[in-house]
Amino acid sequence: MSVGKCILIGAGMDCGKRRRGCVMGPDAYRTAGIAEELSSLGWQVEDRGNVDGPVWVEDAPKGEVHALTECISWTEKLAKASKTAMKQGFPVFMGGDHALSLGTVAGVAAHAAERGRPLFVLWLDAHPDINTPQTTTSGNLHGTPIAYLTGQDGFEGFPPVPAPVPTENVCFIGLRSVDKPEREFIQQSGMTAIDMRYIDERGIAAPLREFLEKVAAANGLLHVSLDVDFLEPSIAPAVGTTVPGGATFREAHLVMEILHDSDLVTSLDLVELNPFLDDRGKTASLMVDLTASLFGRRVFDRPTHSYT
Ligand code: B3U
Ligand code: MN
Ligand code: MN
Repeated sequence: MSVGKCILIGAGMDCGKRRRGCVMGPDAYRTAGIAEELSSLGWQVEDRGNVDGPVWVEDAPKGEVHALTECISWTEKLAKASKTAMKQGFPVFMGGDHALSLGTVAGVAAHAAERGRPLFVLWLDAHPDINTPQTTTSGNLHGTPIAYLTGQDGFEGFPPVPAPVPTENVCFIGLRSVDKPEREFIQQSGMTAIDMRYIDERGIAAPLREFLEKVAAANGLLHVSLDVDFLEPSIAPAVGTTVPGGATFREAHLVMEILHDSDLVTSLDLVELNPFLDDRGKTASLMVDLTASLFGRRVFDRPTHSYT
């Protein structure tokens, strides 16, 4: 990825689930020095401040969808902010919980469609987040963005996705907590779903490179959505839904370094950081370091792998 303009957008959405704290995410990234890190790599950084959406809502009763109206409002606002930012540079959406991707990726998809380019999505997460408001048993909409973005039914009240992402263009890496309806959907849709066992057996670089070949062959744009729970909880404790057995420090950096070298990534979400649960800022700092690897921080230059 060659240096250019990076646009930081705070999206402290905290209503995609019940446990509070992700509202503090954008300021934790700023405190951990995200702007300074990216500037030091040669990027021109503009911090656009925070998108202001509904902040807090009382818990919905167990089993019911939580904060539907508020999530719809965030989706509308973020889709607009995202589409605008895509025209102007490389947006980094500093979350906020994963429900923010309902809006950010919808905006990116609209932009890609206008440019006549296919959009691909890399979902780095313990969960595939492909429930719908009907299949969710938690009622938490942070478990639904991939269903919305790929055009599944059940999102009444949400803005229609202007350019749904084809299921074949989605790649999950890091899966280890998948609900039954999610598994069934993934299996019949032919999505690329790399679970932790696959990574244990084959490593993380090979499946990532296979996906990047597909993006390059289609001349696609690539959106990356990085959920803190992609990472092993011992190195990244600041997340409400820790799942043991996640990506190691080196696996996560390698993913970001390979993504950098591919030159294919055009937007990024940083999601689910809950600074209230952090251990002296270590998760926020790790997320910033991973972002720096994506933006070109490295030990040595290497001959670049060709993806065409
Ligand atoms: N699949 C479950 C759990 C979950 C999804 N995303 C997170 N947790 N972080 C759900 O609520 O849909
Ligand atoms: Mn997620
Ligand atoms: Mn997750």
